[in-house]
Amino acid sequence: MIRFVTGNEGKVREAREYLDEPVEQVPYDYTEIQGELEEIALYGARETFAETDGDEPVLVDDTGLFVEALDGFPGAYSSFVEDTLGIERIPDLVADEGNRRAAFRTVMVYYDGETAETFEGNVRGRIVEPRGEGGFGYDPVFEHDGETFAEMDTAAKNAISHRGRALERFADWLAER
Ligand code: ITT
Repeated sequence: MIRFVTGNEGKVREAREYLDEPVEQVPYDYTEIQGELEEIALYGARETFAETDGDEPVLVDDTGLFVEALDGFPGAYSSFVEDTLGIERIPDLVADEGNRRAAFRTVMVYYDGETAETFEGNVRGRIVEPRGEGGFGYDPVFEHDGETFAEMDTAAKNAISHRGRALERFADWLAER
């Protein structure tokens, strides 16, 4: 059983689609410190392990959208920007720049109370006007190979996405243990 610490159902859906092991969602709202994705995820994993019942390991996923023309913004602030500006404003921000390149990056931390393992995944794409009904978050405005992530089903997104890559590395590590 993987205890996946997140309030985001979309992340859980993707982890369940990818992993053979059952995934339990732990909706613990850990403190999101300011910093890089690694630091945020590590702090969150440690805090959740200490503050929640059970001594099973926890998995935390911190993700950001990094827009090249905006010098990597919103990055680690992606959640705040989705809630305040909204994703529809992102294409407006890049329209004048003539550079639509962007990347998603996920850092997953698996923590068992003693050691922490980190798994990372990246994907490059471009910012476009929103298309598609699937996915979550910024998926409608992120295009990869001609399709937005919101136009892909979960398995297709996992096959190429930042989270899919991180899940692949995590699954390989679990299998080797
Ligand atoms: P937890 O912290 O509870 O896991 P969250 O949604 O706040 O949930 P993040 O801070 O990692 O998680 O996410 C940052 C933002 O990026 C947030 O607005 C998400 O909706 C969005 N996001 C994360 N993964 C995404 C993905 O695969 N596709 C599109 N948007 C994503």
